[in-house]
Amino acid sequence: MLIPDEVKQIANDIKEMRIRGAGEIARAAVKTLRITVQNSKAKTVEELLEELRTTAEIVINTRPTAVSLPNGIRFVSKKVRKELERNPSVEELKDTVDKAVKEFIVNSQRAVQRIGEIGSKRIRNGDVLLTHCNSAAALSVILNAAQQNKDIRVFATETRPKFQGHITCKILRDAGIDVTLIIDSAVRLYMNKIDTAIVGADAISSNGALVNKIGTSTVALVAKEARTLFFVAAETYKFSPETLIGELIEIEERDIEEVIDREELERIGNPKVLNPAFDITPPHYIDLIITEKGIIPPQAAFTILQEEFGWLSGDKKSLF
Ligand code: RUB
Repeated sequence: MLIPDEVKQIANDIKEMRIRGAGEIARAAVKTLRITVQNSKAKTVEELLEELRTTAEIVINTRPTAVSLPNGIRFVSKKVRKELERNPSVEELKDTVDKAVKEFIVNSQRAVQRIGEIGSKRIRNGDVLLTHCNSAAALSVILNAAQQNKDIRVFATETRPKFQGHITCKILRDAGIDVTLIIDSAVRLYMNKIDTAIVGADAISSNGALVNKIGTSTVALVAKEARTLFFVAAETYKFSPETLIGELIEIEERDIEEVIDREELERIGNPKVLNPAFDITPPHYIDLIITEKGIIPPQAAFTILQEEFGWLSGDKKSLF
């Protein structure tokens, strides 16, 4: 099978973080399935499935932590498996993939909007908020609150080493919101001024632990100590079914050159450098999780997983 250039391009853009944020990653990943069927010369259903498997494997391996990625693929593969029960033709199966991809994209965009509507009810007039990294779901809550003419101020962390906080600042400033950019290590100093810290999610495990951008757990810890509320905004496709069957969520380690260039590294005597992209926040630091289905305590993650994925659903490797 010839992998379409567009699929390779999207996979590369996800890897290099030109496409980033767990929701965007998932939408881009499912699009590669549509591109695969559009370019396919498969003569049999089995050939088409083999091509879908190959594409799924390529995109799933781009970034290991964002569970939205395999969950997006899983959404499409579930529809495909259902269609296979009635012995479809190649063309019919291609059509199923196309429709499933559209459905996932529309649903996921609606979910982000719905999270904004639900979560903004928990933001009060005059609140000072803090957000870390750049999350469309978390920003949806903040932007919705601002649209309701609530007078809010936001502290945004830089989010070293990739500075996603700058994207957050731009989006919030474009919406006319009062934003203050701070370095990550200033979180403790300002936390007493903050009413609510709100972040997104790359993954949520069955015990309600959150996996999100490195530094999130420090924000949560500091928020707890300062008695500041800590909210997570997460679509239900960010919940990890693999964790139901005992798997751990892999924390992506990225190139150390994101942290320090080779020349400076040499100058300071070549210390070891680590660059984990995400960290884990235990459930007892989280006040609530805002999903498109409603607000839940982290302890309800298990129920969401059961509803969305059932019991034995966790094998990423047998998606098609
Ligand atoms: C992004 C990040 C975001 C989540 C949720 O990390 O940690 O908080 O992905 O984002 P990176 P969203 O920049 O490494 O992708 O709410 O947009 O899905």
